[in-house]
Amino acid sequence: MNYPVRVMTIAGSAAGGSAGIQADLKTFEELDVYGMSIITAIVGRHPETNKNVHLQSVEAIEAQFSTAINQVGADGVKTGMLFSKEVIEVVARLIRKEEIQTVVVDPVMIGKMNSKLLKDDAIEELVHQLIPMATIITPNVPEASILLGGRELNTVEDLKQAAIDLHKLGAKSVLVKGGRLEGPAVDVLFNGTALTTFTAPRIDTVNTSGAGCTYSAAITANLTKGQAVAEAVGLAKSFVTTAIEHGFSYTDIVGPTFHAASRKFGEAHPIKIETLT
Ligand code: PXL
Repeated sequence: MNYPVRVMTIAGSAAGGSAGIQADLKTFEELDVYGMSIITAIVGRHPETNKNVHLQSVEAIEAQFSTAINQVGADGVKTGMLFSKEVIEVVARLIRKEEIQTVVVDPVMIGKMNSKLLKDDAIEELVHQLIPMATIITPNVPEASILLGGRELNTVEDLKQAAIDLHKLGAKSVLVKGGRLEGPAVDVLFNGTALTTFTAPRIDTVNTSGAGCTYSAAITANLTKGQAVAEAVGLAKSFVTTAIEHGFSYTDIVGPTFHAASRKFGEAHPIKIETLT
């Protein structure tokens, strides 16, 4: 038997199951990779204040990481919610030491419920310690804006310039996820030479909790399986668009995307991919 490639997520636990570690592991399973998790923080429901973020100790993070590495090993890693300078520092050190091939950094800062998932004083650490190691970083519009010192991003042209400028931080590729702009959902990839846009139709739903985590997790799975960056992003976008289309809610609170949607219903939305050099 050919065993699946091994992918680790280092992120926060989102108890509701839609985002964070839970979204990552569900996505890994759907995409046939072996998932492992290193929990940096436990986030309660509606974490509007930091009160509901239970940060794990550096020792707990190191212990989880060495368990996963020693029992399994890792071909790819994704980082999500890291919250503090201290956590970023330890995570960067652990990844560097293991020389993991594929490193996806999702610079998670603020959740959909406005929960703070990264302290203000940790941004510099993220930029200097983690982003330069990344195969790809996957900021959404607010995150890209913060990483660019508060620049306003309103159009796809703005996103293209943002991807080019963020590439200077040292990641091999940058994907700016434009889902929060109006109109079709356009994401922009820059790999240092070419700009590629990925366009999906806008889906009329509020149930998109965890969409960003799911998208970046799918990119991580695809890259670790050996796909080229543009292919990995295109297939991941198709996966997440289908998950968003079939998103739902059990309550009157913004609900999850449906991670199993591609498997159950097939992928309904071809992604338009255009490369400009
Ligand atoms: O979707 C961003 C996100 C990431 N990680 C954790 C979260 C959230 C959003 O709530 O709770 C742990």
